[in-house]
This record gives sequence, C-alpha cells and structure tokens, in this order.
Amino acid sequence: MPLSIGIVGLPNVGKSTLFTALTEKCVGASNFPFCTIEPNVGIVPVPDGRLDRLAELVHPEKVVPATVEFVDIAGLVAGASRGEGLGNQFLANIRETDAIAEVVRYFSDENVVHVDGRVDPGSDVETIRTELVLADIGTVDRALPRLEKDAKRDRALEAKLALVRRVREWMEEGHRALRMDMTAEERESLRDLHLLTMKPLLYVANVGETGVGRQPEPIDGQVPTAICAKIESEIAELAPAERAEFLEASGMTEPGLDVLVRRAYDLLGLHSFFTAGPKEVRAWTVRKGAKAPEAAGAIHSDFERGFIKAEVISYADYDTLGSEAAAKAAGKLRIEGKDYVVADGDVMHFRFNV
Ligand SMILES: Nc1nc2c(ncn2[C@@H]2O[C@H](COP(=O)(O)OP(=O)(O)OP(=O)(O)O)[C@@H](O)[C@H]2O)c(=O)[nH]1
Ligand SMILES: [Mg+2]
Repeated sequence: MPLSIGIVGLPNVGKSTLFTALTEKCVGASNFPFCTIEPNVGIVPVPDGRLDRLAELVHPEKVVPATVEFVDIAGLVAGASRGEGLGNQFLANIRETDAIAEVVRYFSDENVVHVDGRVDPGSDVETIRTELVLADIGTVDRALPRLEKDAKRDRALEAKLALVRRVREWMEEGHRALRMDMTAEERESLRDLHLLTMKPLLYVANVGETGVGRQPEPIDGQVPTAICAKIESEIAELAPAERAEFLEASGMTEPGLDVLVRRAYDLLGLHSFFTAGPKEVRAWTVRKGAKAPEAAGAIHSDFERGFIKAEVISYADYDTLGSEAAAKAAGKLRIEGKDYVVADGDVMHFRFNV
C-alpha cells in the first residue's frame, strides 16, 4: 500500500490544479466551485536523486520509484459537516488516507471566485478546521451508542469509552483530535474511528504567480509549503528536458511538488531504502526507526516472516565505490540481523527462508 494523502480546502483554492500537476492527469480544473465531483485518485512517484544515481550505476532493466497516492476531493464550505455544498459526502474518500494536505489560497485573481469573496488564509484555515472537527464529532456520535453497549458487556472497553468521550469533549472545544494529550496506546485505540483530525496535516500555500520564492507566515505553528499550483501545472506539462530551464526562469531550484512530497515523508516519519539488481533498481518506503524485518516486509510479507539476515551497503558507500562488488571488496557490505535499524538510503538484500 503506498502512502496516501487526501487534499482538502475551500472550493477554488487550486486543489485540482495541484492534483493535476502532481499526477499530470487532467481532472477538469476549472473556474467553477465544485468542479471536482468524483473522487480523484492519483499515484505519484517520489522524486529521489539517489534512485537515479543507482540506476546509472547498475543499468537495470527497470527503475521503480516509491510512490505516494493523492486523493483530490471537492472543496469544503462552512456548514459542510451539516451537508452544505458537496464536500461532506467526499470526506468519506479521505477517511483512510495517512495524512491530509490542506491547500490554502494566498493568490488573488479577480477572475477566480473566492467562496467568501476575499482572500484570507487565516479565516479559511479556521473554516476548514471547524468543518473537519465537526465531521469527526459526527463520526464519534455515530460510534458511541455501539461502544456504550459493548462496554456494558465487556469491562475492557470502559477505558476506550472514556477516551472517546474525552476526545469528543476536546473536539467540542474546537481542537483537532491530534492535539489532545494521549499516550501512544490511546492513539492506537482511536485508530479504528478514522478521525480526520487525527491525521498529520500539511499546509500548502497556493501563493500564485507573484508569490513564488516568498515564504508565507506559519499557520498553527507550521510553515506552509509554498507552491504556485498554476506554475506547477505548467512545469508538469513540459518535457523533462525543458523543465530545468523553465524552473530557472521562474526563480525556482526544484518543482514545489518535489518539496511537497518530501515534506509529506518527513511529516509522517518515513524514509527510503533501496534494492538494486540487474532486473530492477527500486525505492521502498519504510518508517524511520523500522528494523530490517519490517523493511523486508515492505517488499513481501514472506520476507518479513522468514527473515534471516540483511546485506546492507549504505548509499554513500555505494555512490562512492560504484558497485556492490566494489563495496564488498572494500569491506563496506555489512551483514545485519533482525535488530538492525534501517538507515535512510540503505541498499539492501534480504536473505529469508519460508
Ligand atoms: N491565478 C491563479 N489561478 C489559479 C492558481 N491555482 C489555481 N488557479 C485557478 O483557480 C481556479 C480553481 O482551481 P481548481 O484547482 O479547480 O480549484 P479547486 O480547489 O479544486 O476547487 P473545487 O474543486 O471547486 O473545490 C481555476 O480557474 C484555476 O486555474 C494559481 O496559482 N494562480
Ligand atoms: Mg477541485
């Protein structure tokens, strides 16, 4: 399962423009509130220069990047949680995503209608938070009667019931669930509710053509990722060879989308390891702190179950020495066991037995 991210925001803030740029797939971005009326799901490769370098060294038949799945939904408006607009019915499409990217409109363009008639990022963020929190309160209220009934029969569920009531009260005060003081176990026990405000949130400031290169003020203590959705969509349409020139002309060093995908990785505490052989050079996603068997499990559950050892070359060594054989000769190929914590960029081979 690739990492998945739901894109939310008010109507006409540039969600679909961003999504299209991300997926280079047309989803009918247009100047019309609610033009996204079907859920749109797109798979995006994670940009990683190290993968390109490994491919250059190994010359495999195939190069496979890690991927992120983006889900684009219709804009939310004030009252969405009570059924205003179209947004609410689509919230279901992002219940199962790992994180949320909230697009906030910073650009002004009198040809593009703002639902409230003015560009005001602070107030827009507030509206979206309220709607997501209210949607979550709705989810909790639908789950509570069942939980109350079950807790009467099963004392073990009493703690969970108390926790769910506590999180409801917290959200009632307007806070996102994620911000509540909780132990890791408590967090885990709320997982099955799929609360939207429990998900890590990444703010994306759609700064417009004139805002490129300027850093917006933090929102909720987080510096938003600044992009210009319109320029990103133009970059995405170009042939790869023309991109560098266009980027330079627009005063950018790399596409904002690459920064966005990387920040999503960081936010979720993820990094990559590689497998490299003549058939395939491939990037895989794994939690930071994951041990070798878990990394093996990202490839196949059999690899995890039957894990014996991992052969590991760190990326820097592979890069300098240029091949597995050279790394081995230089004593840079390590044999690691099940307690080895995978480092970012490790090039790995797993030995397993099933
Ligand atoms: N000037 C300018 N216009 C933009 C930018 N990004 C998006 N737009 C325009 O804003 C309009 C709405 O963009 P969409 O991407 O469809 O907006 P959305 O958030 O998906 O809207 P809904 O699906 O209705 O919720 C389109 O006409 C876009 O061309 C930008 O960076 N600058
Ligand atoms: Mg849209």
